[in-house]
Amino acid sequence: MVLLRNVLTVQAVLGLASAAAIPASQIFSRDITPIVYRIDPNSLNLPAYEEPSGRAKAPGKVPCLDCETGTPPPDQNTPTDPPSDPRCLQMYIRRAWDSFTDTEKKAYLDAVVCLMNTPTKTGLPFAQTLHDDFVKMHQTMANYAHNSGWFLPFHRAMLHTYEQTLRNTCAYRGALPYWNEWADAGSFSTASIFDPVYGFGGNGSGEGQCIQDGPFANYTLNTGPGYNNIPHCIWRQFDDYSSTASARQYTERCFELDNYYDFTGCVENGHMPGVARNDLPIEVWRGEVPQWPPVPIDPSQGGGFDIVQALASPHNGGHIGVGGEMGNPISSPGDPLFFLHHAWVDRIWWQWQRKNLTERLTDIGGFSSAHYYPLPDVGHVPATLEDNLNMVGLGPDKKIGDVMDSRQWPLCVEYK
Ligand SMILES: [Cu+2]
Repeated sequence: MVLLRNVLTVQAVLGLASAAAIPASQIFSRDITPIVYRIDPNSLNLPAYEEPSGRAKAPGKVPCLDCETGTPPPDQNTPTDPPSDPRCLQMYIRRAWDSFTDTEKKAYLDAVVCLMNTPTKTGLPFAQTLHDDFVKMHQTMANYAHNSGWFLPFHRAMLHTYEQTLRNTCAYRGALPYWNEWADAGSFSTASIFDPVYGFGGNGSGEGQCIQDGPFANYTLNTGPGYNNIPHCIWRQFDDYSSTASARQYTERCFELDNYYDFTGCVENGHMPGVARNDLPIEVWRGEVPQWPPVPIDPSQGGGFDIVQALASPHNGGHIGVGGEMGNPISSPGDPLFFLHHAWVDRIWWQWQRKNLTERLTDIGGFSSAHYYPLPDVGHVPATLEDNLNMVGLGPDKKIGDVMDSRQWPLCVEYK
């Protein structure tokens, strides 16, 4: 194993390793030191954000947004209401992927491909592309942004930064789409979002479970899986049974909860107040298992970890139902579907906030670092609206208080 790892490391440094050569399923991180826990994310010596000067030009080859006229299509997202914050010059109306026209789908996918082929902006170790940068952001912040009060605000800020990067760097003119997972719960494997032409490509197969078609096939990630930074493919391992965790009933029960602490626990991990809490095994969160689930789930055989029984939630359904890179809690943004999944989760938070804006625009709870159940919550600091969400130089940092109201600057987002 040590020898193998050295070989992999040398290959990774020299850029010799190909996605096919190192299937993610063979990569083990047990002897690679994971990120240090409970350090101050503001002291991580991350690059500072530089404001782009005007509308940035897309470096390199700009994807053809409208091949017939050569000009990008106009914004599809005409706001129906005036922005609630006058600093929002434009509102970004996030709509379901299934409501996109083929042209809109193509424009979005092209922008993601552009971002994947744009050199790293952060210069963080091992990152080679702007897409790698977003995986690094998630890797760096994973231990603050999950099982914590930061979960929803951090991902909301991350989505905004990604949306702005697609627009500023890759000439994308629309808003981030979301994946309406209620419609596909229990049948991810036949969902149209995995279309090979107007979608994200399908399931993985073969050694390494690499995706075989769609715009991201044959792409090499340089960051992940987990806390590793080893070139590998985007891989998926559909699990229709686990995808039933995305079913409407598991979201609806979260809507019934009336404070943020309870709500976020329900959305992230299916925790319900007064019920003994489960959590993913700590090894998963430490990045010590290369894939999740570690073995194929077959509840009829009593094997594996039954996510639906233990941790059914809108957040887990998307991650575990798609599996592979998406199933890895640390490096899941390596699959671009991550951003549509988290836009869905973010929409659920906003729907819940809208039920009682007076209280819920300031309701935060939980801690500012991960709290694994049933481990004791020793040494955790409560999350506050003043906490800084570090965007690792990809966009301006945000305070939690800055992202509580989606409609207001700097987010300027509405969901349809
Ligand atoms: Cu996350």
